[in-house]
Amino acid sequence: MELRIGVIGTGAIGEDHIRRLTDTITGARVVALSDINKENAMRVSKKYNVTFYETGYEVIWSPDVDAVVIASWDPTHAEFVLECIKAKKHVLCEKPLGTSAEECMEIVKAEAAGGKKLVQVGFMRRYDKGYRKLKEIIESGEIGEPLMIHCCHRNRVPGPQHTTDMTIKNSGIHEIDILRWLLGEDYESGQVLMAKQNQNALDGLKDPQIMLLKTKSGVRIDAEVNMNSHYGYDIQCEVVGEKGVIRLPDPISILKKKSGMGSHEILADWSQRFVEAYDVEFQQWINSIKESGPVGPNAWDGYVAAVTADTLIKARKLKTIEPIILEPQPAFYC
Ligand code: NAD
Ligand code: ISE
Repeated sequence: MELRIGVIGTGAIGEDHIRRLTDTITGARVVALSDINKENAMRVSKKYNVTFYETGYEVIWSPDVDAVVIASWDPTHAEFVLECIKAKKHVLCEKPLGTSAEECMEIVKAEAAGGKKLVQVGFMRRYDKGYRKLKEIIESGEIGEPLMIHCCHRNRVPGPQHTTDMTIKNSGIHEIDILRWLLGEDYESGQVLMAKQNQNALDGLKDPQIMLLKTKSGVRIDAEVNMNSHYGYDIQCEVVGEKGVIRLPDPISILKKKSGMGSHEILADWSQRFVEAYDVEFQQWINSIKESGPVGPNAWDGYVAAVTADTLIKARKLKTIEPIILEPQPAFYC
């Protein structure tokens, strides 16, 4: 049976997900889309022969739609996810699940009350081959206990709406989720340091920032989140263990030697860097909801990431180290 998918938000990643669901993923077909930018949505609707709906709510409640992908702006996510839960439809919501811990907790409570797992969050790095290999090695015990993690998340340039808080809750949230998943443990506290200001950053954007996290077992993490690298999209992660060090590989790229110089390409953005991860994420999501239900990052993971991001933003504003405090985890997610 082919799952009929509705997509809310047909901007950069929304259109890419429609392409992916149409050309790459098997067992699903996009039948509905919506975007407040009607002109662009109509273009995408024609390109992929998908019905346009005036609102995301109409997509969610359409009897022609079995499951929903949310790829609209961050502040719209929570309301659409809650509506999917009301409509009892599976939903893959791009990260972040919500723009605050409170919004995410509302989702957690609504999903648990409904008694069925419906929500998956688009933390696609969990499907990246490199991160999966790091996790496998950590879990094998080969490098002993992890002691520290050094990472960086460099964007070439930010979008025009990007704010200082979004560096943590829109970009750095990937590190927050992937490192918790890699280590299999929650955070104890967090702090944010500001580097020397990049004068090329858009007016008012404080950039770059360094997120410092300490896990419950004492692992120390430093993560540079840089929105203006200017040279390209660059994701690094090095885990220092008791007996060895492991590092996330760069994407495969040809070394060119020419005119007395050696060089290789650096990718421009997430759509190229994580293309395989998104494909695997979507194929597994489609397969899982046809079988026993979603198995990827869930609403609780979205909530934990939001609490951590909120706490880091508070710590940055107060220039303090803040404890990261979670509500008790409902048995539904254990
Ligand atoms: P974008 O601005 O290119 O696209 C977002 C689209 O949502 C726009 O076309 C906008 O008109 C539309 N929109 C806003 N409010 C809407 C509403 N109420 N109903 C319908 N459409 C609405 O942004 P983007 O880069 O495509 O990001 C979209 C989302 O995907 C964001 O939440 C972002 O955090 C997430 N994202 C995730 C990744 C990842 O690596 N997982 C990468 C990029 C973006
Ligand atoms: C974007 O929304 C993403 O999720 C990308 O993966 C991330 O690298 C980028 O910084 C975000 O703005």
